[in-house]
Amino acid sequence: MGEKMISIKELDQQAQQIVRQAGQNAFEKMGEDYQVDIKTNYTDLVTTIDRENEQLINNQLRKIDPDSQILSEEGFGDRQITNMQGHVWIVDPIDGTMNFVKQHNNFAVMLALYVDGSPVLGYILDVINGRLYHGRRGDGVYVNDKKINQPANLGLRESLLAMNRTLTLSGNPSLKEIAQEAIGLRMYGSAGIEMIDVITGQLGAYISNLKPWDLAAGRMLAEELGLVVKSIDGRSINVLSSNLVLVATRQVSRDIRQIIN
Ligand code: 2AM
Ligand code: CA
Ligand code: CA
Ligand code: CA
Repeated sequence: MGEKMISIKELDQQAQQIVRQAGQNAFEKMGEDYQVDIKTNYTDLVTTIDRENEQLINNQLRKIDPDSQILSEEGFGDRQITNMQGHVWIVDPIDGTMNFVKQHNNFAVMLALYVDGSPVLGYILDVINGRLYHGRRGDGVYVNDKKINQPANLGLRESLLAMNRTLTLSGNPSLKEIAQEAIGLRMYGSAGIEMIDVITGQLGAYISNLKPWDLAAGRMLAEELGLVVKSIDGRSINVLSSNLVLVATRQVSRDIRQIIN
């Protein structure tokens, strides 16, 4: 007879604590000396605080959910994740590392739990504002203790749009037309912060090339609020691969589809 498995609700409580702890660590270390390394090129950084946070999060997850797999950005997770069976935790220890280093603002800690491939728990902590956006499937989305309402279903011409730098500079004619059609264009440098703003209705859409850890938590929260999370051409996304992702209101998603087709 095995031990009783910890419930999703209990995992939710513990995961909130873990995310807050990682946020506190980043907040405390932000003004201190830490090492900054280049990953793929000089615009793509990682710091010792990213690594510390990831180890802190992963170690705690292994304690509370020992049979799960962990997919995380900086290499302290499970090496090979080829299937989404069972519990898979997806970890972004600091999202917006460049902002963490340069701005001391606009960065997040992100965590999600997928069960058999479906998003079940999601967390985005806006560290500087002390706001934890969290949700459990079927239970809605909260900022700290306050429930978030479904954002208004505005169209592209009534909405601010956020897009990442690579796409904005790509010269792609469809993306240019989409950006021109929106009421304004924004670029924050943190997928987590940008997805928070779609979830709260401050942005009508976010378009970006996203890795699993950039997307997992925001997708859970956005879908729980009835928003569209799709590949830009309307196909469903595979959370294990890189995707050109659109997070948007249903109306903005329709407006964008019209421009693309
Ligand atoms: P990160 O800070 O966790 O790497 C803007 O750079 C946004 O895109 C951030 O959310 C960042 O997440 C993400 N991103 C994804 N791939 C990136 C890359 N190769 N270089 C920089 N940022 C990347
Ligand atoms: Ca990174
Ligand atoms: Ca990220
Ligand atoms: Ca990161």
